Amino acid sequence: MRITNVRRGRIIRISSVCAILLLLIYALNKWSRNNIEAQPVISDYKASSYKSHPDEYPVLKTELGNFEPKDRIVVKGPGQEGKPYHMVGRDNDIADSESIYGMNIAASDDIAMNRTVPDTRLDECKYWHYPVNLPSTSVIIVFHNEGFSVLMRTVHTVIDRSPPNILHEIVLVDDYSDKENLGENLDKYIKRWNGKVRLIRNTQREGLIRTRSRGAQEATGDVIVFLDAHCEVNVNWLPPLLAPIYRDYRIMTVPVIDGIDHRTFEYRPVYQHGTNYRGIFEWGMLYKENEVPDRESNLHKHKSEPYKSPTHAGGLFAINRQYFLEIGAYDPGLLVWGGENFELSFKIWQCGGSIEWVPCSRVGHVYRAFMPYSFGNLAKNRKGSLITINYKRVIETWFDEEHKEYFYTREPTARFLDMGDITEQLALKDRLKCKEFSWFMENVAYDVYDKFPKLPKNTHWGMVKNKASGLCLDTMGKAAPAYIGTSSCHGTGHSQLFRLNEAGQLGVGERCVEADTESLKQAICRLGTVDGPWRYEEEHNQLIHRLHGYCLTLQAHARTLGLAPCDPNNTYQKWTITHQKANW
Ligand code: UD2
Ligand code: MN
Repeated sequence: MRITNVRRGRIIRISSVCAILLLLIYALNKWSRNNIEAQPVISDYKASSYKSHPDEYPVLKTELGNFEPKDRIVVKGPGQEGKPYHMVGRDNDIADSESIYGMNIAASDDIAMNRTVPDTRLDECKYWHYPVNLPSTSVIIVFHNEGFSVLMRTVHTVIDRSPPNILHEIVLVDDYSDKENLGENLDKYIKRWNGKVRLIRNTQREGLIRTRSRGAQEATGDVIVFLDAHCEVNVNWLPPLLAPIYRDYRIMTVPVIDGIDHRTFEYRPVYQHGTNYRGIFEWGMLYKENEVPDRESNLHKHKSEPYKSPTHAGGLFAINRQYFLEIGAYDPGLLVWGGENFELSFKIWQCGGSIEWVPCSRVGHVYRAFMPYSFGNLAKNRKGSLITINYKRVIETWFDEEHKEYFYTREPTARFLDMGDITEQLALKDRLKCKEFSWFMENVAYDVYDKFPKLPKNTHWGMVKNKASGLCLDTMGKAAPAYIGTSSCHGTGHSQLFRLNEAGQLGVGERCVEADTESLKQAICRLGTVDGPWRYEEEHNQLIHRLHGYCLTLQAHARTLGLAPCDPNNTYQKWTITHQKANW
């Protein structure tokens, strides 16, 4: 075909415009990649992974589900069928393992990688038929100094119990571990899977939150599933998680978590059989669960169907990869551990998506005895608790003024913590045209108020100091129910941080202070109440228990606390409640 000069000129002009545009796109792309720390992660859109199939619902039939495995191989040996493995005469090994890993790795080392675990699902789950063209999936496992056998059992169970054509890859992201056997040894071990399991390593410690965002960027499946590095997935766990996302790419799904004992590796359900729970929170941003309220369960014919949940625990979930990146992945300003589950939950709900918990997908998780790792350099230069700083970023981004106050009432020191810059997060919220927090509370998290009502303001908060002794009330680091004692006043941390609210509740952390003539205790607050029996008498500095009409007294000799008849001259009954900003 002949091209005239005029057309050729036009073609040249068009192609140079195209070239400039391409260069611009490339530069912008590179710029945004280089600025990953400061910028939300927004990568190119990929049309295919955005396609929803609104009419393709799973179907419950009388014949066995289309993804149910036909046969089940039982591996003999310790821990088989998820039974507890009691190691005899190896107390030292157990103690060593637990102090290093927070779990009994010595036991895990003896248990087969492919042991079977009890099928904890409702029987009905076996009869659901799922769409056949479910999206390709990358399972992302981030880890920092995990036990080798526990990490590898997570991988083995995913490989063994996922449909091979749907499981696109497993991406292991090493968050700068320094344990010998997680080095070359690991590279070698995963070769058996011929590239299906990939390992990438951070060149410095990033914390689990940023490491997960990195995993999402590196993954190449349409859907990403995050798992902690100490899990065992249960039978047919994946298709039920993918089906809602296939129907609507803005649904994030969460499996029901079973417990794996950190000492015996016994696999057992956490919840009562057949009862569905969902994720909520209290005003100090501790994660809580609540039985699914009627308003939600009434929408479903079967207990085995997915249902809506305001939040999730954090560790295990599935989401469309491009969607996750489009909504900014995790706020890159969140550090190491904590609060990211709320950030993602609020963001998804407020910006047009939703979260569903899936009863037919079960995954076991080892709840450790304690957190075995430090936050390393990442916590340096941060005064105050890093986790509370994360919470503050999240609530300052997603809450409205009314609800922010409840957080600061419950966690008064948070007001003084430096949360860094959230301009980018607020801009993202604007750009995605996200809804108000009050919409979320009224339409999604409506059951929070039943358990954790709106909080009355504090009239006093801080150290509770006794005039006669100069000592302060102190929880002594114990968890409720426990006696409250006294110690020298320091006001740092949470053990001496008490709050008295307008309705008479005296609180410490999420607990309530109760008293009788013999003792002062921290107890679990009655759910649904925010009031209490206490009154502060300004004139005589007394803390009066209104029910008994008695005053809080430090019994001078025994050094115990309790209630006694009020006497305005007794300095062992005089208390001041004060706080000093310099302490945080
Ligand atoms: C829960 C979540 C966890 C995470 C956390 C809050 C579940 C079952 N677990 O605590 O996934 O959301 O709450 O942030 O919901 N890790 C790193 N780098 C670090 C620290 C941890 O890669 O600096 C890894 C770690 O090896 C593990 C994962 O992150 O695979 C989660 O850490 P965890 O198991 O200590 O958290 P967990 O279960 O106590
Ligand atoms: Mn975990």
